[in-house]
Amino acid sequence: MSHVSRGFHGRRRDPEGAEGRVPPGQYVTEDFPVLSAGPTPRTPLDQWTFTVGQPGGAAKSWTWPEMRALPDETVTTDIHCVTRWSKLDTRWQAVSLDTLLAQVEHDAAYVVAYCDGGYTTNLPLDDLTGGRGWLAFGYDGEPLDPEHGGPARLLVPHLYFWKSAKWVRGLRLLDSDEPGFWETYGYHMYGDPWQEQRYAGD
Ligand SMILES: Nc1nc2c(c(=O)[nH]1)N[C@H]1C(S)=C(S)[C@@H](COP(=O)(O)O)O[C@H]1N2
Ligand SMILES: [Mo]
Repeated sequence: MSHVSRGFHGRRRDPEGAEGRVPPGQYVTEDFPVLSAGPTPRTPLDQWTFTVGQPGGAAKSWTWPEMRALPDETVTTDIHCVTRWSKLDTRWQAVSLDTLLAQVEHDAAYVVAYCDGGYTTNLPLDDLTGGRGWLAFGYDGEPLDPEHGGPARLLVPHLYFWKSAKWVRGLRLLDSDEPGFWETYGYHMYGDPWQEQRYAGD
């Protein structure tokens, strides 16, 4: 048989160095799959802004040049998609959300990230701070491909990758947790890959 589905192997062999880095139920891929719930939006950079604000409260917005003038960093991290692929040592150019959130006065506990195209996803604010969340513009030394969320996407690699909103345009700061797009369809509100929090009730 020339074609053997990977699904028939009881146990996949993960690459060297992967030990302890692949959450339960995941396999390592070398590809970078594209998972989008709709068409790829293409917002011109001169119309792009990123906004953080509390409904009814003050908001802070950055234009593209303002955003790119902020200090950025190279982040090398593993990512884990709920469809069971994990990709090790992905390399991003990104601004820490600590940098952005430090410029907004608030007492919120949760955020809903919103995007061009209408996608949303919810996260606790604490998961975006302390060096655990970024706004990413670059991948592997190149500007982030539109298919992968360019010009800018969230990068929150310690949660399943659906939380890393592509084409992100802002964060809505909230007092209480509200489901985003996939969460409304039964995905887990938090999404810790190490706890296999794939669906509500996991
Ligand atoms: N705006 C937006 N962001 C999104 C998605 C989407 O459909 N729209 N899909 C999510 C899902 S389910 C995953 S696994 C990752 C996929 O990112 P990738 O296409 O760069 O691999 O993006 C997440 N962010
Ligand atoms: Mo996903």
